[in-house]
Amino acid sequence: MSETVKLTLDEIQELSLTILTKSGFGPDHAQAIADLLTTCQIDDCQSHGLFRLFMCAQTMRTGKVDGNAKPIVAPSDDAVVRVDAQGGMSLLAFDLALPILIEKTRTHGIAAMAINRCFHFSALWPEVESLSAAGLAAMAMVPSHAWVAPAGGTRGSLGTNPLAFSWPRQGKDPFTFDFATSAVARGEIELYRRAGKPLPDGIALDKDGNPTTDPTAAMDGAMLTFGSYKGSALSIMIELLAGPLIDDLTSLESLEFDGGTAGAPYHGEIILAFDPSRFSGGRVAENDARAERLFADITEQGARLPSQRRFAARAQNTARGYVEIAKTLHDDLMALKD
Ligand code: NDP
Ligand code: PYC
Repeated sequence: MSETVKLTLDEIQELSLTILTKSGFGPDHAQAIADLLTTCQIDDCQSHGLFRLFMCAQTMRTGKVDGNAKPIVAPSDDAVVRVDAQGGMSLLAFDLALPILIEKTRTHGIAAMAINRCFHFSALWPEVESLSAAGLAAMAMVPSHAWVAPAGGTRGSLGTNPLAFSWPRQGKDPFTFDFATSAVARGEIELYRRAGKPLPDGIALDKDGNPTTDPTAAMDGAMLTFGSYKGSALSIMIELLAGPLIDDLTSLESLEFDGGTAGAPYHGEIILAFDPSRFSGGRVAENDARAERLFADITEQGARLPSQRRFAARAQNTARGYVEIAKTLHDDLMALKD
Protein backbone atom coordinates (compact mmCIF):
# COMPACT_ATOMS: atom_id res chain seq x y z
CA MET A 1 0.00 0.00 0.00
CA SER A 2 1.43 3.47 -0.81
CA GLU A 3 0.29 6.32 1.48
CA THR A 4 -1.90 5.07 4.36
CA VAL A 5 -4.14 6.45 7.10
CA LYS A 6 -4.51 4.88 10.57
CA LEU A 7 -8.00 4.29 11.92
CA THR A 8 -8.84 3.01 15.40
CA LEU A 9 -11.57 0.40 15.69
CA ASP A 10 -13.93 3.06 17.09
CA GLU A 11 -13.16 5.29 14.09
CA ILE A 12 -13.98 2.45 11.66
CA GLN A 13 -17.33 1.99 13.40
CA GLU A 14 -18.10 5.70 13.50
CA LEU A 15 -17.17 6.26 9.85
CA SER A 16 -19.22 3.24 8.75
CA LEU A 17 -22.28 4.15 10.83
CA THR A 18 -22.23 7.76 9.61
CA ILE A 19 -22.04 6.76 5.94
CA LEU A 20 -24.62 3.98 6.26
CA THR A 21 -27.09 6.15 8.18
CA LYS A 22 -26.63 9.04 5.75
CA SER A 23 -27.24 6.60 2.89
CA GLY A 24 -30.58 5.59 4.39
CA PHE A 25 -29.96 2.37 6.31
CA GLY A 26 -31.96 2.05 9.53
CA PRO A 27 -30.10 1.53 12.83
CA ASP A 28 -30.24 -2.29 12.89
CA HIS A 29 -28.90 -2.75 9.37
CA ALA A 30 -26.34 0.05 9.78
CA GLN A 31 -24.99 -1.56 12.95
CA ALA A 32 -24.85 -5.07 11.45
CA ILE A 33 -23.01 -3.78 8.37
CA ALA A 34 -20.63 -1.60 10.42
CA ASP A 35 -19.78 -4.58 12.67
CA LEU A 36 -19.11 -6.80 9.66
CA LEU A 37 -16.92 -4.19 7.95
CA THR A 38 -14.96 -3.66 11.17
CA THR A 39 -14.45 -7.42 11.51
CA CYS A 40 -13.18 -7.64 7.92
CA GLN A 41 -10.94 -4.58 8.21
CA ILE A 42 -9.31 -5.88 11.43
CA ASP A 43 -8.49 -9.06 9.50
CA ASP A 44 -7.00 -6.99 6.67
CA CYS A 45 -9.59 -8.05 4.08
CA GLN A 46 -9.22 -4.98 1.90
CA SER A 47 -11.70 -5.97 -0.83
CA HIS A 48 -14.55 -6.60 1.67
CA GLY A 49 -13.79 -4.15 4.45
CA LEU A 50 -14.50 -0.38 4.47
CA PHE A 51 -14.23 -0.37 0.67
CA ARG A 52 -17.67 -2.07 0.58
CA LEU A 53 -19.29 1.14 1.89
CA PHE A 54 -19.35 2.38 -1.72
CA MET A 55 -21.39 -0.66 -2.80
CA CYS A 56 -23.73 -0.31 0.20
CA ALA A 57 -24.33 3.40 -0.51
CA GLN A 58 -24.84 2.75 -4.23
CA THR A 59 -27.29 -0.08 -3.47
CA MET A 60 -29.37 2.32 -1.40
CA ARG A 61 -29.27 4.84 -4.30
CA THR A 62 -30.81 2.25 -6.62
CA GLY A 63 -33.99 2.45 -4.53
CA LYS A 64 -34.28 -1.36 -4.62
CA VAL A 65 -33.05 -2.31 -1.13
CA ASP A 66 -35.14 -1.84 2.03
CA GLY A 67 -32.85 -0.27 4.64
CA ASN A 68 -35.30 -1.15 7.41
CA ALA A 69 -36.26 -4.68 6.29
CA LYS A 70 -37.16 -7.05 9.10
CA PRO A 71 -36.22 -10.64 8.17
CA ILE A 72 -38.72 -13.41 8.90
CA VAL A 73 -37.86 -17.02 9.79
CA ALA A 74 -40.35 -19.63 8.53
CA PRO A 75 -41.35 -22.21 11.16
CA SER A 76 -40.03 -25.72 10.38
CA ASP A 77 -39.59 -29.11 12.09
CA ASP A 78 -37.02 -30.46 9.67
CA ALA A 79 -33.31 -29.70 9.20
CA VAL A 80 -33.80 -26.63 6.98
CA VAL A 81 -34.21 -23.13 8.39
CA ARG A 82 -35.52 -20.67 5.82
CA VAL A 83 -35.23 -16.96 6.43
CA ASP A 84 -36.69 -14.30 4.18
CA ALA A 85 -34.53 -11.16 4.22
CA GLN A 86 -37.54 -9.18 2.93
CA GLY A 87 -35.46 -7.30 0.38
CA GLY A 88 -32.88 -6.06 2.88
CA MET A 89 -29.15 -6.73 3.19
CA SER A 90 -28.38 -10.34 4.14
CA LEU A 91 -26.66 -9.88 7.51
CA LEU A 92 -29.67 -9.48 9.84
CA ALA A 93 -31.33 -12.49 8.21
CA PHE A 94 -28.24 -14.61 8.93
CA ASP A 95 -28.02 -13.35 12.53
CA LEU A 96 -31.70 -14.10 13.18
CA ALA A 97 -31.54 -17.66 11.84
CA LEU A 98 -28.07 -18.58 13.21
CA PRO A 99 -29.19 -19.92 16.63
CA ILE A 100 -31.89 -22.00 14.90
CA LEU A 101 -29.33 -23.44 12.45
CA ILE A 102 -27.04 -24.38 15.37
CA GLU A 103 -29.90 -26.03 17.24
CA LYS A 104 -31.08 -27.95 14.15
CA THR A 105 -27.52 -29.10 13.39
CA ARG A 106 -27.16 -30.46 16.93
CA THR A 107 -30.54 -32.21 16.62
CA HIS A 108 -30.12 -33.70 13.15
CA GLY A 109 -26.31 -33.88 12.74
CA ILE A 110 -26.55 -31.86 9.53
CA ALA A 111 -28.73 -28.83 8.78
CA ALA A 112 -29.00 -25.96 6.32
CA MET A 113 -29.96 -22.30 6.34
CA ALA A 114 -31.51 -20.87 3.18
CA ILE A 115 -31.63 -17.07 3.06
CA ASN A 116 -33.99 -15.66 0.43
CA ARG A 117 -34.53 -12.24 -1.11
CA CYS A 118 -31.35 -10.61 0.19
CA PHE A 119 -28.89 -8.07 -1.17
CA HIS A 120 -25.37 -9.40 -0.60
CA PHE A 121 -22.10 -7.49 -0.45
CA SER A 122 -20.02 -9.27 2.18
CA ALA A 123 -17.27 -11.82 2.78
CA LEU A 124 -18.52 -15.24 3.92
CA TRP A 125 -15.82 -16.23 6.41
CA PRO A 126 -17.43 -14.40 9.38
CA GLU A 127 -20.55 -16.53 8.86
CA VAL A 128 -18.83 -19.93 8.67
CA GLU A 129 -16.58 -18.93 11.59
CA SER A 130 -19.62 -18.18 13.75
CA LEU A 131 -20.56 -21.85 13.22
CA SER A 132 -17.07 -23.27 13.83
CA ALA A 133 -17.00 -21.16 17.03
CA ALA A 134 -20.01 -23.27 18.10
CA GLY A 135 -18.03 -26.49 17.40
CA LEU A 136 -19.63 -27.18 13.99
CA ALA A 137 -18.08 -27.55 10.53
CA ALA A 138 -19.76 -25.29 7.97
CA MET A 139 -19.89 -24.23 4.33
CA ALA A 140 -21.50 -21.15 2.76
CA MET A 141 -22.16 -20.17 -0.86
CA VAL A 142 -23.75 -17.29 -2.76
CA PRO A 143 -24.16 -16.29 -6.41
CA SER A 144 -23.55 -12.64 -7.33
CA HIS A 145 -23.98 -10.83 -10.69
CA ALA A 146 -23.19 -12.59 -14.00
CA TRP A 147 -19.74 -11.04 -14.48
CA VAL A 148 -17.82 -14.31 -15.01
CA ALA A 149 -17.44 -16.34 -18.23
CA PRO A 150 -17.73 -20.13 -17.98
CA ALA A 151 -14.57 -22.04 -19.05
CA GLY A 152 -14.45 -21.86 -22.85
CA GLY A 153 -16.93 -18.95 -23.00
CA THR A 154 -16.46 -15.23 -23.56
CA ARG A 155 -19.31 -13.50 -21.72
CA GLY A 156 -20.57 -13.35 -18.15
CA SER A 157 -22.97 -16.15 -17.21
CA LEU A 158 -21.78 -16.89 -13.68
CA GLY A 159 -21.24 -14.83 -10.57
CA THR A 160 -17.99 -14.44 -8.68
CA ASN A 161 -19.66 -17.05 -6.43
CA PRO A 162 -17.65 -17.41 -3.21
CA LEU A 163 -17.29 -20.70 -1.35
CA ALA A 164 -16.35 -20.61 2.33
CA PHE A 165 -15.59 -23.47 4.71
CA SER A 166 -14.66 -23.56 8.39
CA TRP A 167 -13.54 -26.47 10.58
CA PRO A 168 -13.40 -26.07 14.39
CA ARG A 169 -10.08 -26.76 16.17
CA GLN A 170 -9.68 -27.20 19.92
CA GLY A 171 -7.87 -24.18 21.43
CA LYS A 172 -6.80 -22.88 17.99
CA ASP A 173 -8.10 -20.67 15.24
CA PRO A 174 -10.34 -22.72 12.93
CA PHE A 175 -9.26 -24.01 9.53
CA THR A 176 -11.13 -21.61 7.23
CA PHE A 177 -11.00 -20.72 3.59
CA ASP A 178 -13.19 -18.26 1.74
CA PHE A 179 -12.61 -17.43 -1.90
CA ALA A 180 -14.41 -16.40 -5.04
CA THR A 181 -14.68 -19.06 -7.76
CA SER A 182 -13.65 -16.31 -10.19
CA ALA A 183 -9.84 -16.04 -10.38
CA VAL A 184 -10.17 -13.10 -7.96
CA ALA A 185 -13.16 -11.32 -6.41
CA ARG A 186 -14.68 -8.43 -8.37
CA GLY A 187 -13.68 -6.25 -5.41
CA GLU A 188 -10.01 -7.07 -6.08
CA ILE A 189 -10.34 -5.91 -9.69
CA GLU A 190 -11.88 -2.66 -8.44
CA LEU A 191 -8.89 -2.22 -6.10
CA TYR A 192 -6.47 -2.71 -9.03
CA ARG A 193 -8.41 -0.09 -10.98
CA ARG A 194 -8.33 2.38 -8.08
CA ALA A 195 -4.57 1.83 -7.69
CA GLY A 196 -4.01 2.27 -11.45
CA LYS A 197 -2.27 -1.12 -11.62
CA PRO A 198 -2.57 -3.79 -14.34
CA LEU A 199 -4.17 -7.13 -13.46
CA PRO A 200 -2.15 -10.34 -13.44
CA ASP A 201 -2.50 -12.42 -16.63
CA GLY A 202 -5.30 -14.98 -16.89
CA ILE A 203 -7.97 -13.17 -14.89
CA ALA A 204 -10.20 -11.49 -17.44
CA LEU A 205 -11.32 -10.93 -21.04
CA ASP A 206 -12.26 -7.63 -22.67
CA LYS A 207 -15.68 -7.11 -24.25
CA ASP A 208 -14.42 -8.65 -27.52
CA GLY A 209 -13.37 -11.83 -25.70
CA ASN A 210 -9.61 -11.11 -25.80
CA PRO A 211 -7.39 -11.56 -22.71
CA THR A 212 -6.82 -8.26 -20.89
CA THR A 213 -4.87 -6.95 -17.91
CA ASP A 214 -6.72 -3.60 -17.95
CA PRO A 215 -9.08 -3.54 -14.92
CA THR A 216 -11.59 -1.24 -16.67
CA ALA A 217 -11.66 -3.43 -19.79
CA ALA A 218 -12.06 -6.47 -17.52
CA MET A 219 -15.04 -4.92 -15.74
CA ASP A 220 -16.64 -4.08 -19.09
CA GLY A 221 -15.82 -7.56 -20.42
CA ALA A 222 -15.83 -10.83 -18.47
CA MET A 223 -13.89 -12.21 -15.55
CA LEU A 224 -12.51 -15.79 -15.66
CA THR A 225 -12.95 -18.58 -13.13
CA PHE A 226 -9.98 -20.01 -11.20
CA GLY A 227 -8.77 -23.44 -12.30
CA SER A 228 -10.34 -23.37 -15.78
CA TYR A 229 -13.21 -25.91 -16.11
CA LYS A 230 -12.86 -26.99 -12.45
CA GLY A 231 -13.59 -23.54 -11.01
CA SER A 232 -16.26 -23.12 -13.67
CA ALA A 233 -18.06 -26.31 -12.56
CA LEU A 234 -17.84 -25.31 -8.89
CA SER A 235 -19.28 -21.92 -9.77
CA ILE A 236 -22.20 -23.57 -11.60
CA MET A 237 -22.79 -25.78 -8.54
CA ILE A 238 -23.02 -22.64 -6.38
CA GLU A 239 -25.51 -21.09 -8.83
CA LEU A 240 -27.66 -24.22 -8.48
CA LEU A 241 -27.42 -24.78 -4.70
CA ALA A 242 -27.87 -21.12 -3.75
CA GLY A 243 -30.30 -20.41 -6.63
CA PRO A 244 -32.88 -22.83 -8.05
CA LEU A 245 -32.48 -25.30 -5.13
CA ILE A 246 -33.66 -22.67 -2.66
CA ASP A 247 -36.12 -20.97 -5.02
CA ASP A 248 -34.00 -17.88 -5.58
CA LEU A 249 -32.21 -15.98 -8.36
CA THR A 250 -29.13 -16.98 -10.35
CA SER A 251 -26.39 -14.45 -11.08
CA LEU A 252 -27.85 -13.92 -14.57
CA GLU A 253 -31.22 -13.07 -13.01
CA SER A 254 -29.61 -10.89 -10.34
CA LEU A 255 -27.88 -8.80 -13.02
CA GLU A 256 -31.17 -8.46 -14.91
CA PHE A 257 -32.90 -7.38 -11.69
CA ASP A 258 -30.16 -4.80 -11.14
CA GLY A 259 -30.94 -3.29 -14.54
CA GLY A 260 -27.65 -1.40 -14.85
CA THR A 261 -27.99 0.43 -11.52
CA ALA A 262 -24.70 -1.00 -10.15
CA GLY A 263 -26.21 -2.16 -6.87
CA ALA A 264 -25.19 -5.17 -4.79
CA PRO A 265 -26.31 -8.56 -6.14
CA TYR A 266 -29.81 -9.68 -5.09
CA HIS A 267 -30.39 -13.41 -4.61
CA GLY A 268 -30.27 -16.15 -1.95
CA GLU A 269 -27.57 -17.80 0.14
CA ILE A 270 -27.12 -21.34 1.44
CA ILE A 271 -25.21 -22.32 4.57
CA LEU A 272 -24.63 -25.98 5.50
CA ALA A 273 -23.56 -27.09 8.97
CA PHE A 274 -22.30 -30.45 10.30
CA ASP A 275 -22.02 -31.58 13.92
CA PRO A 276 -18.80 -33.65 14.25
CA SER A 277 -20.11 -35.36 17.38
CA ARG A 278 -22.94 -36.89 15.31
CA PHE A 279 -20.67 -38.17 12.53
CA SER A 280 -17.56 -39.43 14.30
CA GLY A 281 -18.88 -42.57 16.00
CA GLY A 282 -18.16 -41.24 19.49
CA ARG A 283 -14.50 -40.68 18.58
CA VAL A 284 -14.44 -36.87 18.32
CA ALA A 285 -11.12 -36.48 20.13
CA GLU A 286 -9.38 -39.15 18.02
CA ASN A 287 -10.73 -37.66 14.81
CA ASP A 288 -9.75 -34.14 15.89
CA ALA A 289 -6.24 -35.46 16.45
CA ARG A 290 -6.19 -36.97 12.94
CA ALA A 291 -7.24 -33.60 11.48
CA GLU A 292 -4.49 -31.90 13.49
CA ARG A 293 -1.94 -34.38 12.13
CA LEU A 294 -2.96 -33.36 8.62
CA PHE A 295 -2.65 -29.62 9.41
CA ALA A 296 0.79 -30.23 10.99
CA ASP A 297 1.97 -32.19 7.96
CA ILE A 298 0.99 -29.23 5.74
CA THR A 299 2.59 -26.51 7.82
CA GLU A 300 5.76 -28.49 8.66
CA GLN A 301 6.74 -28.39 5.00
CA GLY A 302 6.52 -24.60 4.88
CA ALA A 303 3.04 -24.37 3.33
CA ARG A 304 0.54 -22.13 5.08
CA LEU A 305 -3.05 -22.85 5.92
CA PRO A 306 -5.68 -20.53 4.42
CA SER A 307 -6.65 -17.73 6.83
CA GLN A 308 -3.27 -17.70 8.61
CA ARG A 309 -2.48 -14.31 7.05
CA ARG A 310 -5.86 -13.06 8.24
CA PHE A 311 -5.43 -14.37 11.80
CA ALA A 312 -1.97 -12.78 11.99
CA ALA A 313 -3.44 -9.45 10.81
CA ARG A 314 -6.20 -9.74 13.42
CA ALA A 315 -3.67 -10.32 16.20
CA GLN A 316 -1.51 -7.40 15.09
CA ASN A 317 -4.35 -4.92 14.51
CA THR A 318 -6.12 -5.86 17.74
CA ALA A 319 -2.92 -5.49 19.77
CA ARG A 320 -2.06 -2.07 18.35
CA GLY A 321 -5.68 -0.89 18.29
CA TYR A 322 -5.72 0.46 14.75
CA VAL A 323 -5.77 -0.59 11.10
CA GLU A 324 -4.15 1.04 8.08
CA ILE A 325 -6.10 1.80 4.91
CA ALA A 326 -5.01 3.46 1.66
CA LYS A 327 -5.19 7.27 1.87
CA THR A 328 -7.06 7.36 -1.44
CA LEU A 329 -9.73 5.09 0.06
CA HIS A 330 -9.91 7.27 3.17
CA ASP A 331 -10.26 10.44 1.05
CA ASP A 332 -13.12 8.93 -0.95
CA LEU A 333 -14.87 7.70 2.20
CA MET A 334 -14.62 11.17 3.77
CA ALA A 335 -16.21 12.60 0.61
CA LEU A 336 -19.04 10.06 0.94
CA LYS A 337 -19.44 10.98 4.62
CA ASP A 338 -19.65 14.78 4.09
P1 NDP B 1 -8.27 -14.77 -2.38
O1 NDP B 1 -7.97 -15.16 -3.78
O2 NDP B 1 -7.40 -13.79 -1.72
O3 NDP B 1 -8.38 -16.11 -1.54
C1 NDP B 1 -8.84 -16.07 -0.29
C2 NDP B 1 -8.63 -17.37 0.48
O4 NDP B 1 -7.46 -18.09 0.09
C3 NDP B 1 -8.42 -16.97 1.92
O5 NDP B 1 -8.95 -17.98 2.75
C4 NDP B 1 -6.89 -16.86 1.96
O6 NDP B 1 -6.38 -16.88 3.28
C5 NDP B 1 -6.50 -18.07 1.17
N1 NDP B 1 -5.14 -17.96 0.63
C6 NDP B 1 -4.64 -16.94 -0.10
N2 NDP B 1 -3.35 -17.20 -0.42
C7 NDP B 1 -3.04 -18.39 0.13
C8 NDP B 1 -1.85 -19.20 0.17
N3 NDP B 1 -0.74 -18.81 -0.44
N4 NDP B 1 -1.90 -20.37 0.84
C9 NDP B 1 -3.03 -20.77 1.46
N5 NDP B 1 -4.17 -20.06 1.46
C10 NDP B 1 -4.18 -18.88 0.80
O7 NDP B 1 -9.75 -14.15 -2.21
P2 NDP B 1 -10.85 -13.80 -3.28
O8 NDP B 1 -10.43 -12.57 -3.98
O9 NDP B 1 -11.19 -14.98 -4.09
O10 NDP B 1 -12.10 -13.49 -2.29
C11 NDP B 1 -11.97 -12.48 -1.29
C12 NDP B 1 -13.27 -12.31 -0.53
O11 NDP B 1 -14.28 -11.88 -1.40
C13 NDP B 1 -13.83 -13.56 0.17
O12 NDP B 1 -13.95 -13.25 1.54
C14 NDP B 1 -15.20 -13.76 -0.44
O13 NDP B 1 -16.22 -14.20 0.44
C15 NDP B 1 -15.52 -12.37 -0.94
N6 NDP B 1 -16.47 -12.42 -2.04
C16 NDP B 1 -17.78 -12.13 -1.80
C17 NDP B 1 -18.70 -12.19 -2.82
C18 NDP B 1 -20.15 -11.96 -2.59
O14 NDP B 1 -20.93 -12.06 -3.54
N7 NDP B 1 -20.61 -11.65 -1.42
C19 NDP B 1 -18.30 -12.53 -4.18
C20 NDP B 1 -16.90 -12.85 -4.31
C21 NDP B 1 -16.03 -12.79 -3.27
P3 NDP B 1 -5.85 -15.44 3.90
O15 NDP B 1 -7.10 -14.59 4.04
O16 NDP B 1 -5.22 -15.80 5.20
O17 NDP B 1 -4.87 -14.86 2.91
O1 PYC C 1 -16.08 -9.02 -4.92
O2 PYC C 1 -17.08 -10.24 -6.42
C1 PYC C 1 -17.10 -9.52 -5.42
C2 PYC C 1 -18.40 -9.24 -4.77
C3 PYC C 1 -19.62 -9.37 -5.27
C4 PYC C 1 -20.50 -8.99 -4.28
C5 PYC C 1 -19.79 -8.64 -3.21
N1 PYC C 1 -18.49 -8.82 -3.51
